[in-house]
Amino acid sequence: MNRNYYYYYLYFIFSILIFHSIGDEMKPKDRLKPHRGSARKLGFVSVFALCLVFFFAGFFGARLFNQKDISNGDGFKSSVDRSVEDELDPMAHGETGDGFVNTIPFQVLSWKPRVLYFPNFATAEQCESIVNGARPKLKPSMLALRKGDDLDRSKGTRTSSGVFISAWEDDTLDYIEQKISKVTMIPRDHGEAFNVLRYELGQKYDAHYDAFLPKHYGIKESQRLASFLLYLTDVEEGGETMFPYENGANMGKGYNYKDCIGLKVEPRRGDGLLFYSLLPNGTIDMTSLHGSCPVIKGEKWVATKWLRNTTWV
Ligand SMILES: O=C(O)CCC(=O)C(=O)O
Repeated sequence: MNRNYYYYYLYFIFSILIFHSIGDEMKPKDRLKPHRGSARKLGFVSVFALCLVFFFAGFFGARLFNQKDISNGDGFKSSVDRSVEDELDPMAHGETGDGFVNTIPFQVLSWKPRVLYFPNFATAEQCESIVNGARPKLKPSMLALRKGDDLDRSKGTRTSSGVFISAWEDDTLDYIEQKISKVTMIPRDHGEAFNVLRYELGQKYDAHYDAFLPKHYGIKESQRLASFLLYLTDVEEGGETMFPYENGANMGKGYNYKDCIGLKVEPRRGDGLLFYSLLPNGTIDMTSLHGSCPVIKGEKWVATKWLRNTTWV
């Protein structure tokens, strides 16, 4: 039985017992005697009303205890989450765990690479607030420089604008970062700052790896393990995140990294997308090649968080 309901029943039974004992003093013989205590003046209706008062006190009290549990955890549960999750009975948890059950829906989009989709990961208001915070700070997006690269490489490959914003600079991003750390079980201090991106008409990001390929970047002590994308707007047409090598398709067949093919994920405001760049054995998953198809109609905003296999902040 849900622990909350258990509390409510207890309060209800308690209140009945208390008022039953008061009621004992209200036997007909006593009622004849004048003024022997205030309880005697209580009629059935008052006793019932008091029972209700105690019941509701228990009801809201139990919710209060539950709130305490929430702040013991990461403190990010919204009232929407709570309405569903209160139906589930939490398990005893460790020092760093939560006293409540989360229900965050997801869909496996692919195993090769490992791609998870999270519908309604953020609310429309949260997305708007992130976009509004980032808009005045946008600069042309850059690429991580490879050995021998010049600064111009990003010009044709990545045409969006963007800005890096840390979770501590923005309450909404702080909330989202906590939620990302839960669904990935990758601690928050393994994440780079959010890269909030805007793609205007025709803008795109050609296929690339988020992980640093040793042949291009040398051996890095810290590697990108996974990426989480939060779509901040709907896009009327185009702007899909694409995985051209999904399930090994197009690999070794002279794929042109500018082509928008393979598994395509339509950006929808508030939805999240998680994919892993490293395999469970720590090597790079070569099927994790991905990019953003050109925006054909509308504007695309997305917040990307790269998660490292080492602490990063
Ligand atoms: O915008 C997208 O859909 C993809 C973004 C991306 O590939 C990246 O930030 O690494």
